[in-house]
Amino acid sequence: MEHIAAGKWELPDLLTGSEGERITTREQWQLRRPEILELFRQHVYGRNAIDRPAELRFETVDRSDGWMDGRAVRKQINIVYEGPGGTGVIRLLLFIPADIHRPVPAFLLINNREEEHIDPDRTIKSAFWPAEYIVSRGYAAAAFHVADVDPDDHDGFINGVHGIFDPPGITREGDAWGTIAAWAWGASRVMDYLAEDPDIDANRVAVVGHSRGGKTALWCGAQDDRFAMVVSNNSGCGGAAVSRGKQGETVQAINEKFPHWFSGNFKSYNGKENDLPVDQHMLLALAAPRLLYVTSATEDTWADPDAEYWACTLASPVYELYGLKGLAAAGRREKPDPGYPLQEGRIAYHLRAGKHDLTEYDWSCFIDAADRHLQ
Ligand code: GTR
Repeated sequence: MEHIAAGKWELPDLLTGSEGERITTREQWQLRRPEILELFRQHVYGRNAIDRPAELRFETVDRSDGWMDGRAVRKQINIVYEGPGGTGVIRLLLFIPADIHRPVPAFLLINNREEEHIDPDRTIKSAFWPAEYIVSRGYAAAAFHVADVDPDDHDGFINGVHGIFDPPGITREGDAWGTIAAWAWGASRVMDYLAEDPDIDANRVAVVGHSRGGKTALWCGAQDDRFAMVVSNNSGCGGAAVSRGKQGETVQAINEKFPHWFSGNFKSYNGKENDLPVDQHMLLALAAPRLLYVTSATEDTWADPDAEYWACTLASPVYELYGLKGLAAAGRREKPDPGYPLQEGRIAYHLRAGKHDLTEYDWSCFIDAADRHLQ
């Protein structure tokens, strides 16, 4: 494998193909891209048991006006899926701006925190999902909770979509889908719905996740190019941060604490990041040429802001093959200061002062970038 030296890192070179050939054109990249996607399936997140199920239906539970002082329409949709092991339901919550021309662009949050962060009645308001603010900026605010797809615990892959779609009684392969892949699958089923909702401009939908949800957003965006924008907030290990040379959480630490998140095969890289056939800058590059937004927080050393920033720099050459700017300051060694988001290119990045969290400041930056690039 060809390596590229970047900052303190030695990482697999994105622009060297499987036969050692140089990738210098968009056409060559489009052949290389599915190979990289396949490597992530095989070695990192695992392979989905199913794509869009034949039995998938959308049930409108509620559609009501007058929310947010009359500025929003609320919809609650049950996305119901069936497989050999039973039925599952993703409860989608959607607030759509009432007072502007529709269809509107949308931000879909993969909520990995407490359910209250996405309160349908707006009694509880949260900076983690500031729906009023998102709507005030002219975007629909959509969210679902990960537990509707797969509970976030190591249940032996019995519950959630694994129980519904994995054949019972058969030993799981090393590349079977883990829980992050399951959540990403859920976000794609929400996209199946959004694509049919006439109030939503399906060509301008962003998938957003924080931390484990950010890892999920990246894997979702890599596989599902219907998302025009992919947002990784503080996603760290197994997300936007390169694994080789990473500080804070390592492949071994994450696999030991969260054995259900990744594929079985990923465990064989515990303490052996250098043996991985991919690294996470290659995952970021799978978003190209779409808009990608990566964030770090100054105190989030567990995620490693440097490893997240460098991954953006290293993914940028793929955007350049499309004639687009990737990270605006690609090549600059130092991260931008907090409060100075880099948003000129199709890879946007900011460092926020503070802890591991998703805040209204982060949302305001995502929306600024969407205003700039998705119109
Ligand atoms: C941590 C985990 C991180 C991150 C975080 C979160 O415990 O080590 O990888 O996913 O949880 O999701 O908030």
